[in-house]
Amino acid sequence: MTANEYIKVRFGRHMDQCTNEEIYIGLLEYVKDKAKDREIKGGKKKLYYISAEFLIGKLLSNNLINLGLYDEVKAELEACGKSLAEIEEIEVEPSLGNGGLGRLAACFLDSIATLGLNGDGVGLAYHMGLFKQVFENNLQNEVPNPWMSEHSWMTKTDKTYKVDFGGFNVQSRMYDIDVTGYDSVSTKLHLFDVETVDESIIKDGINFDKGEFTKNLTLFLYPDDSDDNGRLLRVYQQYFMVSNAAQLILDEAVEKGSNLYDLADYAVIQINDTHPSMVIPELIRLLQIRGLTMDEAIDVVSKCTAYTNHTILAEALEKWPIHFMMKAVPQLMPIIRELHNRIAKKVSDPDVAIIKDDLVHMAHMDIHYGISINGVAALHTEILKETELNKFYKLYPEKFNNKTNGITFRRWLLYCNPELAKLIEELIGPGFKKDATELKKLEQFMNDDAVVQKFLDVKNTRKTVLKNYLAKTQGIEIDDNSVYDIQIKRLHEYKRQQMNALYVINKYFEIKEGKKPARPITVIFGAKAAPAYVIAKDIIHLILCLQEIIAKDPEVSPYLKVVMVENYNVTLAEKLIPACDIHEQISLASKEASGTSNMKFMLNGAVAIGTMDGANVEMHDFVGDDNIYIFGEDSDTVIKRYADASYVSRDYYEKDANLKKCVDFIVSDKLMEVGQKENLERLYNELLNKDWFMTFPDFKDYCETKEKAYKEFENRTEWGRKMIKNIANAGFFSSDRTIAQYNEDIWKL
Ligand code: F58
Repeated sequence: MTANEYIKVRFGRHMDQCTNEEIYIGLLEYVKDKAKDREIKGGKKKLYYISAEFLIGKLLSNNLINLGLYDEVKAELEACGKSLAEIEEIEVEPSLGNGGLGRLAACFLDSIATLGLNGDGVGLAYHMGLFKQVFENNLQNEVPNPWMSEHSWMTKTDKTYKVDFGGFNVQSRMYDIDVTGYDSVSTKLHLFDVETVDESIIKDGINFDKGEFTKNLTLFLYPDDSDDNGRLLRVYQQYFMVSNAAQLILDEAVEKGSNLYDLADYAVIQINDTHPSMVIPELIRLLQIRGLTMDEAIDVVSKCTAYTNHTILAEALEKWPIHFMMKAVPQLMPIIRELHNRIAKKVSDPDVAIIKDDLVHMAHMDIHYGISINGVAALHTEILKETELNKFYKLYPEKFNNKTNGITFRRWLLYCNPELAKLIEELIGPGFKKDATELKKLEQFMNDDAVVQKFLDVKNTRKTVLKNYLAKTQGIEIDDNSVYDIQIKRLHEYKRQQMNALYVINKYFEIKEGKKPARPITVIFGAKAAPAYVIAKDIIHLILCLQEIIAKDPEVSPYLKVVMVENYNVTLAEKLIPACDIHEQISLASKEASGTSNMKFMLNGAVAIGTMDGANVEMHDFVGDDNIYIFGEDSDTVIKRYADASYVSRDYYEKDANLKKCVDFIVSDKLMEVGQKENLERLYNELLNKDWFMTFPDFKDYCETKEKAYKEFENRTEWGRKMIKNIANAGFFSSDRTIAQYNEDIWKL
């Protein structure tokens, strides 16, 4: 049955007689039906990818592509005067993640299904995704971001579980989202919810009563954790997630014939960061209830879980106070103490203890009682082994392994950049869609100027698409003849958006002094700051103030434009990435575990300016010095500098007159005209007296390297070659490769 026929049966009318809403609902149900037909049939061992975040983005087009229906449906729509793009606008993006970690989980699900692996995702059905960002008076405001509706990708199942908390219990319900593999099977994303959640307790932006757990349990993705009640709610959420997961895992194993002693033959659990770590003691607890002794249960569970680390930032390695655990999940504490005691008997070093200073160290539990621990890029894994987790590495060298991140090429090339996908297919055939390493064949065209011109043409097309999209959706005008220089990621000091902002100030002064760039520059930012992260919000304020004063300055605005897009999300990323010329990957070396936007940009023919950090290092290995702009201090230097506490930002400020001038501008009268004194002064003082992520030592090199990139951009043909080199070498960064490695080394499905 075609989509048109389906819609006719559903609404009793031909597509061209239906409203866009009806067509959307019809297509959604059509896709769900088709996905069901391809459900994977069993397999003994199953992967459970447990994650607090799945940043799946809109699903309609993605599913149509994966089901092989995209062209057909697009044509059917066009035949009755509709476009898929307008139908897609009706879909609300489910923003069930903060950033890279959540988006990675979504890419992984796509690859698991595409490779036909028996694996499901397990997470929470947050009623509100990550807050919607609204700018007012050059400041970020947060408002609720609901996404659930009557017609949704989630299907209500009849699976319910009882989850006990200290003093009360709740009944959960499982909802399923189909995960369609590309030309392959469908698997599931299971999201758990409780029926007692009450959206009416949201007051004034994204505030709500954090104490009413039955009403707020799945209300928000990561509620503000700046106060104790917020942090406690996170413990409740995490336990709710893993208790459901554990019950599901045991049920499914038993259904397939497990006697529970052999659970590891039926289930392997990937713990995505430490948020799902309580699955270990919860499984042990449930196995005891089902008749195993503590010894036996620990032994069984120790063969089932693997942990992925996504950061070396200490604040993200979760440690929960014992009194929180006693309040929320008292039934787990005796088990956690037992797990702790067993390790303490063998290893006396308190640095590897599970309980220390009345805190439960979640990552420590994962490492002692799991089969694998992996970092997400080669450099990151080395840093974990050599420094952050060195003591664990010495205990269990065989458990440590690297799995460099990847992205799904279905969403991040075939869907978001059909013009580029078409050109690639004309040149090397369709094989790259299933085997991304085939992109390497593009290198043979690097010296063919006519082909190079085609890549430049596609880029120009996409730049115009972005220009029109921003005009329509955000009321922002940009010049598609300018160079698009883009930094999109969570707002965090270690990612150093503030350094990019200082560069903008530097350029502003240069233009004022008569040094005009060869071509206008458009610097685009997209980022949300965690609601309680004060300095991150100050950095957004600075960028928005710069946007305003530059736009209002007739001397500068013809040559420089700053754009901070509002409410950066997956949908916007899909428009920004294909259009980008230069992408910013400028984290302080050693701090970005991997990065994944770097891979998406590379695949879409943008050239990076970046530090030797995360996966940039591997990208550099692939493309060589001439096709990526590397600058700044390396991770060894940075790590040493932290170790000897020798960094004094003010010294750099005093010695470098240009840097001083740019930093001082933050608190100049000019900025105060449009900005808030309190925010700008706080940021200025932070940089001058702390600059914890060391922007000042890298600033000069950063400015010089950007000048070099802009200059080389003017040699269009040479630039086109760089683009091709990047695309041709992006194959390694397919999440199909990453998932194949997880399966081969860890899951063994
Ligand atoms: C990111 N982590 C890493 N965390 O920063 C990035 O380098 C890596 O590429 C990516 O994971 C995938 O491995 C990340 O996104 C979060 O969003 C945290 C979630 C919990 C609250 C604090 C942020």
